[in-house]
Amino acid sequence: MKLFQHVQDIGDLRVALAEAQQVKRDRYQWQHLGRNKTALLIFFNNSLRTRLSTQKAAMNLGMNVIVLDVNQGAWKLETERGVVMDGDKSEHLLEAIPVMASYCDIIGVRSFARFESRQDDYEERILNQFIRYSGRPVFFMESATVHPLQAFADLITIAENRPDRPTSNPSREGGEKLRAANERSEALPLTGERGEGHLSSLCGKERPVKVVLTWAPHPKALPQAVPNSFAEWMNAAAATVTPPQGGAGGELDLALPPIDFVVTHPEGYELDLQFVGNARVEYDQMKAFEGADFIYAKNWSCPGVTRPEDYGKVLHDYHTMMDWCVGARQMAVTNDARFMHCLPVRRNMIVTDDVIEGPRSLVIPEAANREISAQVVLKRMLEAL
Ligand code: SN0
Repeated sequence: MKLFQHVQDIGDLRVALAEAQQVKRDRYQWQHLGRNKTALLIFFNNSLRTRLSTQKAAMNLGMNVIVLDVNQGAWKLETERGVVMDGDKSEHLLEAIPVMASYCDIIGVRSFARFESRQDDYEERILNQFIRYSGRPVFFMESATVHPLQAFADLITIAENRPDRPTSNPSREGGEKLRAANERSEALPLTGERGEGHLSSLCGKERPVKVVLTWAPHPKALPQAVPNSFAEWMNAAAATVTPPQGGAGGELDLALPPIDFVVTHPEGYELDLQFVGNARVEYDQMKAFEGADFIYAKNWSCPGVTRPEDYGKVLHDYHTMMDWCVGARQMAVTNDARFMHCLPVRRNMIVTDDVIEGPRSLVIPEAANREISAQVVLKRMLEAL
């Protein structure tokens, strides 16, 4: 793998999930791959999970890791050509990229949407310069429009916690163990005493798992990267045919469930068509939540689809939108749904204390799976060096 940006870059999702399962089984078995190889992680924006989980994944693979916070100690970088550099920016990205690339084998970049121009953001002006001028494999650690490491971790989390997997349902046998694992802030192992044995018998079950992506209020203008990638990955998962019962073999124990994907948000927050595709869009949040198995909450600012001039704006005073904050009222109409959010989350804006702390919340195992998604991606890149 030379590039990790879109869901297509990971190939068959069933194979990717099987690889995630292998990583979880023994994450230190590929240390030879990363020996004397260096990952450079470049952050133009803040990060907690991405920074730590990606470093951990690289270390699991035996790699050396260099982390650069561009805004803390590096020269301020100019990103546009043709600018007379008489301001506060001392170095140009076009020199900085090949220099940084000379010290590493694989590059990860975080660079959020700037909201100055929809075109610049959606053309991925910054990340594309890294792809073009570094000569190294590049993976996106949240760019202007996508956050694929998060979406891959989300898919793993959904596959692990699908409602027809007995160990994932607290009301059935084994559920107490899962509940305890969540409370101990652990991810559910994909194999081993809590998982193995139940899985292959479930491959043939066809009840679609209803996954709902819901907009929620926020005081600031946030990027669309997380909902864009989540929608892209859910659409791809929904389009993937699950292997028939017994046909998957041991490697594909972590089966991809059939997925019914619904997006709900107030009018004006329509996601870009390249990501939302043919997903069902429902403007009535309560209606969208009916019978849901997974609720995935996230705020995003206006994607500028229906009104380009509103790109990057918060369309309404958040005080008037608080009924979109996910709480007991909405969760009550779901199919005892699991709650997901990529974090960081602002409590009692996006989700109430009770829901995020409740037994159906998956936010901690979801974050733990970031190490797994990053390791699959880095492993694929090391194998292709
Ligand atoms: C980022 C976003 O894309 O929404 C990163 C999420 C992984 N989130 C924020 O910037 C939150 C900032 C805040 O003040 O709540």
